[in-house]
Formats: sequence, structure tokens, C-alpha cells
Amino acid sequence: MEALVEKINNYKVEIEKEVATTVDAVEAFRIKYLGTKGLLKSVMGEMKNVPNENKKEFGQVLNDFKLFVEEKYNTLKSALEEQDDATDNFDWSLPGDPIPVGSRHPLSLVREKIIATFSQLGFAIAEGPEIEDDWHNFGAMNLPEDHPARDMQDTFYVQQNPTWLLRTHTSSVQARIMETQKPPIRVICPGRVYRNETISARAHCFFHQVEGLYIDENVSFADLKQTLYFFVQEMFGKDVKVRFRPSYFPFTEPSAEMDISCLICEGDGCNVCKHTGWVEILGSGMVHPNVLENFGIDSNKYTGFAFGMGVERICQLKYRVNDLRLYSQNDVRFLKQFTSVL
Ligand code: 2NM
Repeated sequence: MEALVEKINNYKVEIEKEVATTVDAVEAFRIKYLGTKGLLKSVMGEMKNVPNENKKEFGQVLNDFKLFVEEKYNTLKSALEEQDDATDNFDWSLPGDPIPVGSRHPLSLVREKIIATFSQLGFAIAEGPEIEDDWHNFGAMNLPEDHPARDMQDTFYVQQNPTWLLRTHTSSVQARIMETQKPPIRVICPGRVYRNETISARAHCFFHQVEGLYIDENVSFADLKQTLYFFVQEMFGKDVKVRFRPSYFPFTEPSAEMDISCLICEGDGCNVCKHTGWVEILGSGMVHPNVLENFGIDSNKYTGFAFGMGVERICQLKYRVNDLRLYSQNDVRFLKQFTSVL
């Protein structure tokens, strides 16, 4: 027992003198003293040769020794790390870690392009609340009380207060503009809108719109056509053709839907245009006199045109995105494909 303790003390003196200034040397120290076949293990093995009455005392000596070796190892290791920081084992000529730049969301790109185009024509940009009341979303827009869009099946109502709803179009923003401003009014309203639909490739419970409104004296259907023609040329190029088809909206009279010549088959007929050579891109019309009068705008003095388009729809035609769900799934493999300039 005495001899063993002395041997351990000698080891301590030896170990204290050890130096290790490289990663390899520190690792060699660990293997030599703390490894599975190292000195500590073999000294521990001496326990079986110690008489029972001394086992407790020797146990303490062993424990001290173990702590001593571990402490020495930690000291060597942290000295090495400090030295590493200070002396530059680092190869500064290595290339840097690339920082991913990211890219704009395709809907943002298209929305910004729409905004930029109408800005050129002097349209202001307005935003408004996504939670609306019946008046701004429906009543002021000339929708009768029994219009199916007002149905719970089609519109999300706020449970705590069913006089509130999630806007179904951004016309509600235009309602707020007409409420607070006098003609001339020239504004576009981008924003998210909500409709109660079962989610699929072709429908979602929300989508994005840009609606436009222009009210002044002598605003005509010709102004509407030329404005929207300018827009599609900016968005899809000078070669695109347009056509207007009569349609119906409660808030416009007359109303028209605008088609553009199919960019995918150039009019020859394909799946996207359902072999008609034309694809629908937006709805429009002359603002209904009832809508103007709802805001105290004299419909004998003023006329206006309005239009509404789905950003997803434009994006689908521009980028051939065939599943609406891709826009909100945040899959980087999808998102990173879009260039940041439109
Ligand atoms: C559309 C189609 C046609 C529209 C009308 C108005 C307002 F405020 F003047 F009444 N805002 N937006 C409108 C007209 C929207 O979306 C397909």
C-alpha cells in the first residue's frame, strides 16, 4: 500500500512535467494516461491487490490521482486552444463561407411590377384593413343583401363579432378611399383577400389582388381599355394581344373581362388556354352609379373605371406555376427559382 502510494506520487511528478503543444501531443497525453489502456486504468487495477482494510484509503488516493490527471489534461487542452486563437493556425487564404442571398417571393415580384406599371400612369397606392365590415366589403359595392358572396359558405365571418368579416376583395380599400377623398381619384389597392374555399391546386382560402380605381370627369371605357392594354404590354411584352368580353359585376356597369393572347402557344391552342388561344387575366368595368352615389360622388358629373386582378393568376401566366399551394408552402426549392428583376 505504502509503495503503491509512493509510485502514484512519482507518477504525479512525471505527469506534472509533461508538455504538449500540438493537437497530436495532447491526444497522445490523453491516450497515455486516460485512455482505455492508459496509466490511470492500470493504477486503478491495483485495487485488487490492496488489503480490505486499506481499500477505502486507497480509493481516495486513486480518486485524487484521477482528478489530477484530468486537470492536467484539461490544462494542456485549453492552453492549446488559446494558443490556436493567438498564433494563427488558420489559413486566411481559404475562400469565405458563402452567405445565401435569398430571392424575392414570386408574388412579391409580380405585385411590385404591377405597382410600378400603374405608378407610371399616376396611380397612387393604398392599403386597408383585412378585417372589414359588411358595408365596406359588400354594401357600398352594390351587392344586394341576398348576394351569394355574402353567404357564410363563401365568406369568413369573425366568430366573436359576425358584423366583421375577412375582406373578399380589396374593393373595400377603394370604398375607404371614396369615403375620405374627393375626385379625381386614381388609386391601386394591392393586398391579401380571403374566400372560404376548399384548398386544392386551383383554389386557396386566400389569394392576392390588385384592384384599381380611376374617377374623374369624362373618364370613359376607352380610358379603361388603353390603361389595361398598357399594363399587359409592360407585364407580358409588346406582342401580346388583348380582347374584352362582356361580363357582370354588381359594382360596375358595363362590365368586361379581359383576355390576353396565350403566351404559351402564341394562339395555336394548348392546355393553358384550353385550345382557345386566349387566357383570362382580369375583370373590369365602369363604376356603377350606385357605388359613386354611396359615397356622395355625383354620378352625373363623375364617371370612373375599375378593375381587379389576381396576383397568383398573373404569376401563373408569367412563370407557369401550375399549383396555387406552392405560393404559401415556403419550399425553398420552389422559391429560389425566381429572378429578382421583372
Ligand atoms: C373587379 C372587377 C371590376 C372594382 C370595382 C371597384 C369599386 F371600388 F370601384 F367599386 N373596385 N374594384 C372591380 C371592378 C373589381 O375585380 C374582378
